[in-house]
Formats: sequence, C-alpha cells, structure tokens
Amino acid sequence: MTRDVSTKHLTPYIARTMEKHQALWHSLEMTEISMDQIRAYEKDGVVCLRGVFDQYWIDLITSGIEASIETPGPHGENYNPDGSAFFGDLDMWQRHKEFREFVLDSPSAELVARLMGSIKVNFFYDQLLVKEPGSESATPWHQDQPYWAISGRQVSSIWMPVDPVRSDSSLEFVAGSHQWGIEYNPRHFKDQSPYEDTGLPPMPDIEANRSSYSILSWDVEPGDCIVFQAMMIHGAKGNACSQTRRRILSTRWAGDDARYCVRQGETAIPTFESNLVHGDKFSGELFPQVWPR
Ligand SMILES: O=C(O)CCC(=O)C(=O)O
Repeated sequence: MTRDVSTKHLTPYIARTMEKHQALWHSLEMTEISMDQIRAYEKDGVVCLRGVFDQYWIDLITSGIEASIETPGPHGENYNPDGSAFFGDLDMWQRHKEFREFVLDSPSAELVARLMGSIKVNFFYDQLLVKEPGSESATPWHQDQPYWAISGRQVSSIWMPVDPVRSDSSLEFVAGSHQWGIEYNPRHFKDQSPYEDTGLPPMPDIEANRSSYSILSWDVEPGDCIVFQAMMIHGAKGNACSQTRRRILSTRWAGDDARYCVRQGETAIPTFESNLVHGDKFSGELFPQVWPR
C-alpha cells in the first residue's frame, strides 16, 4: 500500500502540510515505533520502549560512563551532599568520544523525532546519573524544562539505563503532567534549595500525596529506554538494589518548535555561553542537527 497523495491541485500551504505528513509516514515505516507508542507519549507524556538499543550501544555507553566517572567534567558532582552515592555529570558528549558517537549515530534522534512528530531534531545536552548500590539518594520531583533555556512542546529526554533497574528504583512520572500548563520552580539536586528569582511557584508535594496522582514507572533492562516530554513531573527514589549499580544516560533533544529561551532568574542549562538569542532555533556545532542525518 502506498500512502503517497498527489499534491499538485492543492494550495501551496495544504500541499506543504501534506508533503510534511507524507515524509512522516514514510519515516514511520522505517522505524519500530508504533502508533500506540506515539499515542501513549502524547497522552501520558512518557513511554517505555523495549530493546531499542543493541549491545553495541550498551557497551559503548557503559565504557563512556566509566571514563567520565574517572575524569569528571567541570560540572561533575555528587548530588548527594552526604556521600558518593549519586554522581552526576553534564555535557559528556563534548569530552568523550563514546557519548559523541551515541548522540550522532545511535537510533536516539530518530526515535524522538517519531515520538515528538518532529521533522528535524537537534541535540541539546546529555547528563549522567549514577546511583551506587543501596544509595538512598532520591531524585526530587521536578520538571526539566524550567531548568533549561528552552521553550517548545517538542522537547524530550531519553533516559537510558545500562544496568537493570527495578521499578522501585526507576524514574517515576506523573502521567499527563506535561499538559498541566504550569512551570514549577526548579530546586538544586544537591541541597533542594529553590532556584532564585524565577518567579515560578513551588512544585506541589507529590510524594506526600502520591495517591492523588497517576504515577507511572517501569522495570527496565539495558537496551530499553524511557522517553519523556520536558514538562513531565518526574522523580525517583534511591537505588534499592544492594548489588547492582544504577547507571543512567539521559540525553535531551529539541524538535521543530523548540526555541532558545532566556528565562527570568536562575537557569542551569546550557552550561556554556552560546551565540543563540531568545527565540532562536537550536543549531550549530553546540546543538547539532542529528535528524535527518
Ligand atoms: O535518574 C534519575 O534519578 C533522574 C533522571 C532525571 O531527572 C532526568 O533524566 O531528567
């Protein structure tokens, strides 16, 4: 069956829109993302994809993680002030070839393009999150977008474990919170202090009222990933497993409607000066277009 539709008798606007959709349909045929997964991502703001990264990518990122723990970057830190149980780092792709290859060549950009319904995807940044076995360090409930100088609906993260993670230690999500239309004030992971001068309201106490929300989480294995929209409220407990590490690469991606956004008050990301100004599309060497390749 072909989905091609002739556009020659249509107005230029309709023709362009049709062509865009045809391009999307064709690329959908080349990926394993199903319409059900796209609908789940749109409705819940998050979807768990099984077995999308093969052993090559798992091994590559595992060795990249070890290299970056050994030689942390300028933003490498223990998010837990009491010990070394929760290590984080940023922008590893700028320093380690493993992450760079993953960003540019893995199926990631194509996956998020499909889920976000985006024609093109630029890379935004990457983050490492390692909770050692038995770590009690929780990840506070938060939304990502208010931490970032970015606006738009087509902004998402791929949370990729290289260790098996049980749902009691996995990332948790408040289903549908990407559609609430409210940005809450970020807090520093390290000491939970609120960001300054943002003018944003504090996050409601999700943990104390868990039964009021529909909370989603999954057991995941290496090769699986969780893709979520940047306005989703999410958090995690510590690493309940006393034997297994919980090593995660989170990569962030900007789609068609994403724009550089100068925010009021404190912002964490990007960590560097860029030549973008408010309202610019993401582009250039620091935010390369990765899809289409
Ligand atoms: O893995 C975690 O505990 C936190 C991850 C997270 O907040 C993110 O990837 O945005």
